[in-house]
Amino acid sequence: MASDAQEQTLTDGFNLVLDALQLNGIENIYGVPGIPITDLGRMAQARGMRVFAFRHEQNAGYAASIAGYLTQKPGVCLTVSAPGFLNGLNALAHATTNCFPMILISGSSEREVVDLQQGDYEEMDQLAVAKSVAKAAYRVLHAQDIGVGVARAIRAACSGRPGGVYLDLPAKLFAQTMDAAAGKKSLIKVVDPAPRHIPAPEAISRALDVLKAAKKPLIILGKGAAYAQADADIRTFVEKTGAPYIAMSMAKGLLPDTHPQYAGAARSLVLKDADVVMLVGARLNWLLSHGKGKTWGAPGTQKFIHVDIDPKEMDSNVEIAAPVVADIASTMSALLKSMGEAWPKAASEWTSAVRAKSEDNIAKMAPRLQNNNVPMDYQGALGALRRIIAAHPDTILVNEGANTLDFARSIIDIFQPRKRLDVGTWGVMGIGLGYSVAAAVETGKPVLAVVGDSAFGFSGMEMETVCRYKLPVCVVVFNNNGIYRGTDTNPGGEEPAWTTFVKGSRYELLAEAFGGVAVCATSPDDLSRAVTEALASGKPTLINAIIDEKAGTESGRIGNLNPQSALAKKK
Ligand code: ADP
Ligand code: TZD
Ligand code: MG
Repeated sequence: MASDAQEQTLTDGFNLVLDALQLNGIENIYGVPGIPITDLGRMAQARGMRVFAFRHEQNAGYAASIAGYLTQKPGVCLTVSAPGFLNGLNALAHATTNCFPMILISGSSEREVVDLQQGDYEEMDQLAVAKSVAKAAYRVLHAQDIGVGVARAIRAACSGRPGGVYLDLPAKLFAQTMDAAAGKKSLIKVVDPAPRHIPAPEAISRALDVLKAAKKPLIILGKGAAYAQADADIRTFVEKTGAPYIAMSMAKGLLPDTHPQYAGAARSLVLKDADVVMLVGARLNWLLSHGKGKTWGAPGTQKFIHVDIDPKEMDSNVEIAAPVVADIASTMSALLKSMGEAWPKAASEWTSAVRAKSEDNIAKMAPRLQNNNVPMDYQGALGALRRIIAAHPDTILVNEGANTLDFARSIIDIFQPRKRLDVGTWGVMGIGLGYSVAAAVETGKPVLAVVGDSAFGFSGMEMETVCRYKLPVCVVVFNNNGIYRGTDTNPGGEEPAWTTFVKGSRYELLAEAFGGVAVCATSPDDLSRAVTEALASGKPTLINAIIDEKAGTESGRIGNLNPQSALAKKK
């Protein structure tokens, strides 16, 4: 009897971890089971939390990272120790690099054994390893500290510039017991996990002074702006300025890509000729040629306004004339308030020149997007997908590859915020299926993943995960028999060139293996029919889209980053 009464008043590490997550509104977990976390996942499911088991932790991690981006709540990835942890770590680094809130929770081995390096099961000093790529990293040793540990992880992931946080939970912690009432009291419901950073009034007026003086203003929206979920104010602000704007790839759709101010098709012109450039949640990194060099105007001819929550981002590559270190939502409302009713629109000589260039480029491209060539080229295949997204604008497009990425980014218009998810800051291959799973889970919207055949290989086995959870995900593999092109030959022998794959691979059979819909599409019309059907049925679908193996170019649009062999150059 006495022991019954005692059991009722005890709780343990397993329950406290789940209590702490749920108390903070975290109901979804992405991971791979094993010692010591198998029961944690079971108990989470028993409580009605949703636990998505993947075939590889990297994909679970990417899922968690994009869940964070889509919801502003940290996505949680759960892994076993050493190898499972390391598999998840790539995604944690990715989350930090891309400014997505995420928490990687890994079980770990016994501290005493790990620290003396006595060879425990999956021994590794995970905390030390995680620190170099995480925004923050914590270890919890005592059940009564779980509440604080989870709270710190959430706060670190979401506040300021979001990022990836590592939470190390040694196996022993899970079974530790404590008084249930005291356990409950030890939990923390994080109040205001991402506090607003209100811009200083002088920063706002300085920014508006610079903008007002511009003859050729340009606004650049980045994925930080999409993350901020200040969609209506961003749109009002852009429209009020009348300035041309471009959207970095994941910011596409903040305003519809068909917006008259959208200058995506006149990118080279606006980057070169603008006299004032306003960056909103976009870094001046390699994706913007660091704000200098031949992509941009002559040094000293362009002034920058930069809105970012991280003060260290200012002057990172070029001088920032008007830094606004604040959160984008607060900044947008402050800007709108200060602009008042009568804000002058950007000069029409500039806006009409940009518009003319855009329209010209769009018109030049249009006929190519209608082609029904067999084998398909990128324009024909993506033209078909472009029409489908235009007809189903709430579909989430996931996109990776080289040519498959670069062409899709420019060809497929996006109409709503956060509807395009891609390789991000690192240009990483392997996000495809992990992103697709989380996008479907977190939003309930249909997902269209457009992935190169190489890119697909990094996460393809998660097709089973898509089928198991019956998610409305349609994956289109752009199969050109290789990386960039399928035509390479090995100059030194019989073995295949290292950029090529088995010719005529039947990727669609992977869907068949798991009870999904499998289609081989050889023409844009085929592709169009298959994708339309997949979106209508919501059934897991894998389409093998046969692309002309000669159609792509080396490294897609970033061939200029390839180092050239010094010896070849000398010849
Ligand atoms: P892109 O790749 O689209 O150009 P980046 O990832 O380079 O975008 O830049 C995103 C930027 O947005 C980061 O510098 C980050 O600090 C910033 N950021 C993220 N969330 C917010 C926010 N809520 N308010 C202000 N800045 C933000
Ligand atoms: N490994 C990782 C993790 N990320 C990378 N970006 C690369 C390797 C290098 N890489 C690229 O930058 S694109 C690419 C690789 C391997 C694949 C391109 O081939 P694809 O697309 O089949 O996906 P296309 O349409 O054939 O160009
Ligand atoms: Mg390919």
